[in-house]
Amino acid sequence: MNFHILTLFPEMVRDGLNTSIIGRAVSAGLLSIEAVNIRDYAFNKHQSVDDYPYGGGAGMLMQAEPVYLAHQAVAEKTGGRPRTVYLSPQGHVFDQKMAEELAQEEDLILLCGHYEGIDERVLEEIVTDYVSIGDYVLTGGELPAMVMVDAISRLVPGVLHNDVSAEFESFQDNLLEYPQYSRPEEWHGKKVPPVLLSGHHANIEKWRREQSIIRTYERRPDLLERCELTEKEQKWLRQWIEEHED
Ligand code: 9WO
Repeated sequence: MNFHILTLFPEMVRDGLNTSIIGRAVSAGLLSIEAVNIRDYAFNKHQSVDDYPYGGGAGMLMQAEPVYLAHQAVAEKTGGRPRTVYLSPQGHVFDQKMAEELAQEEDLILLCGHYEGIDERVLEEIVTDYVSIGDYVLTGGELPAMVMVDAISRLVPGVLHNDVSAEFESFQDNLLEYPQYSRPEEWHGKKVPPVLLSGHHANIEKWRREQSIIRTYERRPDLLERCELTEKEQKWLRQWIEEHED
């Protein structure tokens, strides 16, 4: 999968994504991450990319033409009309389902705004998806773009090549992950739950599933409404709640 990030701060994006698992996947040829400097497409005397907003108001806007030319340069290389995401608080909120859908694309263009935003006219021409990573305002779209690249990349086959494949993790089933423990068996007087030391795999699986359900009920009840518990599990949870309510 090929990510193309249009930004005024290409170094920020490159530096943030060349580490650890993502960096290794790029070296292995499973991913490519290209940071395109929008300023390279500012063909005016001072290579400026921003100007005052018509109608007045605070700050500066990114002008349409450099953004358009940077996008065209990428689209010419990829062919077709690649999905183009504008990172904005006005977008649909990014979640695991959206990550899975976008991971199916061969090319993905991520447009990062800065200052007070981008001239609306170029957004109308090139943007296919408006995406927010959450309800807060930042200084630019770069960090949200990096969040998306990370979440999508780990769903590309081969990127996580350990035995824990992405599909078995949290948010599958809309359940949170169960608690995990490593050595030592006792730490600060706290023991590892005995079932995990029993070697009884069926019991361990059952305990983990129950822990996931309890956690989701306690910490993210909003997710519980969207997850598919079996009749037996629903009954078990109702029982557990009854036994644990104060
Ligand atoms: C600032 C501003 C000031 C006066 C009038 C209107 C204004 N709009 C903005 C604004 O939205 N600035 C954005 C800053 C422009 C695009 C990049 N910026 C951004 C992206 N902030 N937060 C995000 C973002 C993206 C995705 N998910 C969460 C936050």
